[in-house]
Amino acid sequence: MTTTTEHRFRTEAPEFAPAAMVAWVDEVAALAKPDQIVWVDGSQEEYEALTELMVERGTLIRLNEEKRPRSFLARSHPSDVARVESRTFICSERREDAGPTNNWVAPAEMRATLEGLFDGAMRGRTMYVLPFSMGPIGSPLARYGVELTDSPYVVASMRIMTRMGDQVLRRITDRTPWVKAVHTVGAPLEPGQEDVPWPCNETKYISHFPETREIWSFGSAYGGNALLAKKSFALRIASVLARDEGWLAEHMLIIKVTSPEGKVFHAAAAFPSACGKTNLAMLQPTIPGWKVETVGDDIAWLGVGEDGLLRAINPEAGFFGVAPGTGWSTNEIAMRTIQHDTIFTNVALTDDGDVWWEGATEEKPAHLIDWQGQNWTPDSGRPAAHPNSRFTVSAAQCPSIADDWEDPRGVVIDAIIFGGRRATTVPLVVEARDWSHGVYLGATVSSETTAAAEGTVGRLRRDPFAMAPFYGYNAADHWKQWLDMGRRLREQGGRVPRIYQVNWFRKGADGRFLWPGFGENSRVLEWIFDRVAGKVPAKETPIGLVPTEGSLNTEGLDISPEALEELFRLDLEGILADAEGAAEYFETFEGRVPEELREQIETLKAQLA
Ligand code: SAT
Ligand code: MN
Repeated sequence: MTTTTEHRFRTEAPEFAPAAMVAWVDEVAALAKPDQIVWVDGSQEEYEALTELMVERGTLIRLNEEKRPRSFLARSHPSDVARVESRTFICSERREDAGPTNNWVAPAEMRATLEGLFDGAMRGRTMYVLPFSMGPIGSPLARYGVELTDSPYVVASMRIMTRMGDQVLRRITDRTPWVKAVHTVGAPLEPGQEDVPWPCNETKYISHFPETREIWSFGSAYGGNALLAKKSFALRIASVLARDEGWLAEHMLIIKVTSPEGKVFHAAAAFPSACGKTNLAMLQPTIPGWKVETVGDDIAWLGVGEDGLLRAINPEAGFFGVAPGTGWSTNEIAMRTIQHDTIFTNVALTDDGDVWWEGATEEKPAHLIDWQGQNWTPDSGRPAAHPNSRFTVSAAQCPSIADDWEDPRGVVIDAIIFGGRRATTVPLVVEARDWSHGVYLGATVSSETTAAAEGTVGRLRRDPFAMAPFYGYNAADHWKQWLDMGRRLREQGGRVPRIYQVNWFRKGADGRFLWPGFGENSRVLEWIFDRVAGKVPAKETPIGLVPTEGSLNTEGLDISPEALEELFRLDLEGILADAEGAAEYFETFEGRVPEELREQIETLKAQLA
């Protein structure tokens, strides 16, 4: 196969590919029956040839080279626009090992279903072999995987999102563990049948086999359903590896924060999908002297370093960020990051060949082609970009990327932050009394749903550690793992990170947000790291420690004293209802929730009485 750039795709396994991997590739090929196999080398030429191929097929639209160099727009099938949690399965041997937050199917049954579906599923297509590393290559915290996929869009996206190709394959020997990830769009082509720009299948299965560390994904080409390195590997399978090996795989961003005195801190923060993680990861402080830099925007792998401290790496190499709401006034860093070498999916196309989405600019363009390829004007009465439209871009080209973001030892974590989207009850910021209380705060996060997953938007949903859709096992075991981690860190005698809960989304009686958010969230970070540094006092309340009067920096901030009071008001009824909700929620785990966490509810109730 040749293309206009004359790149030759490698259709034979390179001699350094381990025999077990070659055998597995042949086995999957015998089942899925692709026309050919390409062993991806990860080179720039290969990426260019792939994107060119997709432009020829209509999968990608090349954007205006002057306005958006080397960038593309993809429009998905309107039925394939987000993660499908109802079609995501954890196939552990025992149902109780998947737990109540997961859809469970017995592995033998799922294997039989998948074998039927995968039989001939890649006919008429190319199967790409994609070795990748999650984490800086060679880091003790990094882990390897291989994705087999018949989607060139997935290959191009994975080249941005992970470290991949020969640099990884050369490190995998027959003794190196790696995770098997098989993906098909599920749209075989008959001889002579013309392809569509976004092949996919109405039937979808995103299946995980935690015991054998395998992922099988059928029918979708979108985001987390198809880029299997991300949620499927780096969270679902990795959470199982982490449980077995004594570390943590978390749905957390990582930031480096420097105080006016030049003291450096790092925080890891968990928020449900589409709750502003990318914005916090790229925050530009509004308060003088503080600096925030980006280590990761979505996933953190945490472990105890040789120094006995909690350390974290970002296993990814790119951002798969939500476009709508990202604008020059809300996230200038993201806007600068995506000026070039970016793949956009389901945003609108401008008349001059650039991209636009709701919130990109204050003023709406007079005419666009919307995410479904239709003419659009401001009075069309529908969004021009899909609410879950995305940009895929390399982290290395982010202007706020921290100098230590690829440190193979990971960065030392000083604070852990849990957040959700709550219109009521949860204050702007609370510090946990101790590690166990912090784990309770993480385990009981609930949040109003967003467009990142299919389903109703704005419903209150339990989302412990923002991991509800991403657990590869029983969530209650994860909380135990966190309690154990706390004990281990204390035994090491070093600094143990403090734990916080934040809520940027509390609303007043008039339904408006009380807190301005975005860059102003730096004020909350200031309070958090002043606490870590032992510089400010806090006030004890039944739900934890909150800023004492005047200790949250509001200088130069346009906020009324009433709004500020409302942000921290203890809504005793709401708090009690939340505690009762938490108790009910814990019940669904059938005795698996650690006693230490159940006690937290009793303590809280006693204090409220
Ligand atoms: O589609 S993804 O799962 O990668 C994005 C998200 O939901 O955070
Ligand atoms: Mn996410």
